[in-house]
Amino acid sequence: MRLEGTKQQILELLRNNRGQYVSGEELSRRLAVSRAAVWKHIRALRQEGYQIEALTRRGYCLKSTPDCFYPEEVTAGLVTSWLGRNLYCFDEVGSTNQVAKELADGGAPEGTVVIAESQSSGRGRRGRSWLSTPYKGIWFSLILRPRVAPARACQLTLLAAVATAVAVRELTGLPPGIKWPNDLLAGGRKLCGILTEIKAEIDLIEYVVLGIGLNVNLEASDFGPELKSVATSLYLELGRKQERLPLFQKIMAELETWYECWQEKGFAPVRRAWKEANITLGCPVQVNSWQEVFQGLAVDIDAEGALLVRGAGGEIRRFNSGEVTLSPTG
Ligand code: BT5
Repeated sequence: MRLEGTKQQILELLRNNRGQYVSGEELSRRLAVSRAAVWKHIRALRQEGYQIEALTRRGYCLKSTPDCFYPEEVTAGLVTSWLGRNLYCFDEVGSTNQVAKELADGGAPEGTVVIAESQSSGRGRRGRSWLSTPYKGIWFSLILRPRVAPARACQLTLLAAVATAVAVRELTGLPPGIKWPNDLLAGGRKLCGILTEIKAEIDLIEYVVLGIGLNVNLEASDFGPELKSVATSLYLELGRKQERLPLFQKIMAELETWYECWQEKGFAPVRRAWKEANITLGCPVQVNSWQEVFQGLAVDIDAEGALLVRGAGGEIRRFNSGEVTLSPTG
């Protein structure tokens, strides 16, 4: 959804004079349109959620902006240098990962971001579905083109988990726990999921699409019977609604910082941060991987990001991917 032309310019003028009144006459003179046209655009902006006060003889004043993923709103508070500078905002898509993959296939540059207010067929791993309630979460995907071997792509899932956990903690005070490889939990329930998809040659990644879904303002009734006991949101954990825009902007900033750090210094700093925020290591776990179901104690992640699990006989098994179930009692 884009605010085009004159409407966009009116918004920019009001934003640049935040807290002050700009007269209808000035707006109409600067944009070379009639006073009636100015008023028409003001009405349209109000319908989109902008609170604009209109006072006779003083003009228009922007009082507040909507907590929606309009490109102008996202960009206005974005501090990244390349991530999200090529930005696609939608009201509804099937899946942001799907849209991002199509864009990547068409040559979209590294750092391209696709965000939607809702997804009609949001996806988890292995064909599972992802609930994406309209206007209540942050559902987005980004395109990366790291020049590394495909085996290293799984590190990006851990990196995304670290970046999102740091952003959530710093902005809300709630420290999510990371469950290897792709979940952020709060109070033992899933707050955020990450879906990493890659297109690669045998020895080189063409692109990675990182999809992140964070439950922000979902209420218990949004989850439905199967998810109620396993899923949560920031609202349910903190008892107050959160603004999504600043949170998204912060996640983007953290993702850019951690990705640059990973490229410069490798996986070691991400691994350290991951270990600090994780709730997997030290727990009895069951890992369902492609080949087997294995039970043991999660002891570490190695220098590549793989999970190391010690079995009952003391043997250490290494998992590059898989599903982990934490079982506190073993
Ligand atoms: C994931 O899969 O956790 C990856 C989720 C990635 C979602 C993002 S949203 C933006 C982007 N576009 C997409 O289409 N996807 C990505 P997995 O580990 O397979 O977990 C899926 C399971 O989580 C489901 O089978 C449900 O049990 C549960 N689930 C579904 N929706 C949920 C939600 N909103 N919150 C918590 N749990 C959920």
